[in-house]
Amino acid sequence: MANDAFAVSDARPSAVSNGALADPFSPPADSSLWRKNFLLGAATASYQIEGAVNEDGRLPSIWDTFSAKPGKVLAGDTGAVACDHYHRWEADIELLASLGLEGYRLSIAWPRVMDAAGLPNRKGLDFYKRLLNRLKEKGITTSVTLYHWDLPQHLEDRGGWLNRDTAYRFADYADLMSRELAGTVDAWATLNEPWCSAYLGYGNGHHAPGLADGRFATQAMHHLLLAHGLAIPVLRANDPASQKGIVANIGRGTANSDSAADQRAAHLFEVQHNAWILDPLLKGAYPQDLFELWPGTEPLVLDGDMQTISAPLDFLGINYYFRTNVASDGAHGFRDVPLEGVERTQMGWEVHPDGLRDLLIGFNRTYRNLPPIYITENGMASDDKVIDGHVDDAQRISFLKRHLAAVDQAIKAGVDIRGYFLWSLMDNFEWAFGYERRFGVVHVDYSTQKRTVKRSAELVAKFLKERKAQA
Ligand code: IFM
Repeated sequence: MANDAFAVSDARPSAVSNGALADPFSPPADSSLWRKNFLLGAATASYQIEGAVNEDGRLPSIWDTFSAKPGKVLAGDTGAVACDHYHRWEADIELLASLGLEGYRLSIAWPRVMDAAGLPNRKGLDFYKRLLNRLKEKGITTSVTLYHWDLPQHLEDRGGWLNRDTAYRFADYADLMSRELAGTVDAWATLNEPWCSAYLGYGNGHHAPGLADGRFATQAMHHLLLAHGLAIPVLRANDPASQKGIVANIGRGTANSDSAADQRAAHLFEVQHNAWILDPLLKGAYPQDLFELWPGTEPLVLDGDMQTISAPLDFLGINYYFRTNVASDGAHGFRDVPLEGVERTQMGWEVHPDGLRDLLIGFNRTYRNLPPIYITENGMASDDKVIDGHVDDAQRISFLKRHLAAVDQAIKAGVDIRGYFLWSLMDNFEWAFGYERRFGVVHVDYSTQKRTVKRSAELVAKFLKERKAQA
């Protein structure tokens, strides 16, 4: 399974460009982003910010286990402390509100709220109740993801996402959370980025639980999507007023040449990155091309599963970061061909806003039932430093401006996009890359836990203030 962008290496990306100048951030006057009902917020995820992994009855997750294994995470980092958000949540919400951000996308740590017998852990639940109530008091729209990769380890010990039963345990968890938190959540997302959970977690082993087998990836994906499909009616029954959806990370694949083989390679790249998830959700079937790319990996699907998976959604969350240039691998697949001389981020990912626009417009053509879209993550990592109390993250400012312009172009081309969440509110534990890669619009000094608002966040706040002041 070839997809190199997530391979962990100590080597710094060779073509990082910080040459982009600090443009003023606010969009042009004709941009749809000036519409007051276009939600602008920021996102985080439980394991990446909370820390407190052994507190108040939280159980171990697969990321505690994985990050403790030597060589799995850069510099041996773990989420044990992270941004210490579990203790600093009040100040973090104050910060979010002070920036004028209108929405906050967070995730719940499953191992914090349920014990191994499926019974509620009151202390963990109370944390999220306090957090969500405070957000509501501040008038902030709340978007809650149930699963952002921190599977309880006791479920992994019974096969994790390879075990069909995990999908039913997820529905129980969704039931508990939506009964407990109904009324404080504006939008529920079942899963964050099932592609990463299945492909990186079970297909190539770059993420927890670290298994590497193509058949595992497709079976894990099927159970993840089944979990999503089982949870949707539960969420609808318990919390009818909220929106229900799922979040997918999408990837743009472009062909290295005009040759038919390279064009096919680019098509297959997008099949495994996008159609693998979106086709079952929106068409009720897996794309057959997927099994030409990965022969012999068809998952076990039981009667009725595809109907469960393709239940109607209120929204689709889209996470977008970069494009991948590919060529034919000479057989039935593709290989990455990194382009020279292009702008890249600290991750080595190419900055390519047109990819977001083109994918959104393409999905709108392909899926007649495409639900309203929220861009639930977009942003970039840079090696930000605090100098004299300030962080001048010029490349991020330019990155965000260009991606928001791409969103505006997609809206003008007819795609129903309702909002955009910055990834991320603050620097945090970037999975296999640990704390080195900084995605936040707020800088975190991990030795003191001091937060410093970066220039990008100041400019977003300025735009939001201007927009609010408009008649
Ligand atoms: O940090 C991650 C996030 O958890 C999921 N989407 C991509 C981000 C950047 O890699």
